[in-house]
Amino acid sequence: MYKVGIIMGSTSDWGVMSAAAETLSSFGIENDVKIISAHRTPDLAADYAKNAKANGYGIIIAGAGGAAHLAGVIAAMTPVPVIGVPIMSKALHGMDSLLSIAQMPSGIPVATMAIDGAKNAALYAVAILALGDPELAAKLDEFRRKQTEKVLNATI
Ligand code: RP5
Repeated sequence: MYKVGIIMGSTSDWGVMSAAAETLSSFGIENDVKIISAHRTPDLAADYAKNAKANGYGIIIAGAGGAAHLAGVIAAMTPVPVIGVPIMSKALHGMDSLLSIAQMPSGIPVATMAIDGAKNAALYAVAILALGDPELAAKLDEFRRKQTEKVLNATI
């Protein structure tokens, strides 16, 4: 099975992005985490993206906040699908992050999640990988079934 790469612009993003790692691990999907910034470590970003396919990544989840160019820059340099997670920012409450990630030019797509949507990024990655993996597909079905059951049984 492909592994999933989780990258983020700063250690300060980990509080949000850890949910992606936890969720992927709960489905038994190999993942690793790296701090890579499009602005502060541009050479590292290019190196990571250009070698992503050869290094066995099937999907990359990229979280960044503010002028959040990480997901787009990575997507520009690899054919591996990129899922972007806009991180809540202080000044503009994540709207800057969201728009920076979502408004990609035609030709280089990034699948953009909700602000702080790291768990959904992982679930989206699971859904993609499950297309070619019946065992993983069964796990995702079971996750959804339990989630529905929890809502139906909720009391207030
Ligand atoms: C972005 O700037 C990071 O992804 C982070 O969300 C934001 C703030 O980074 P720090 O100043 O906390 O390192 O590049």
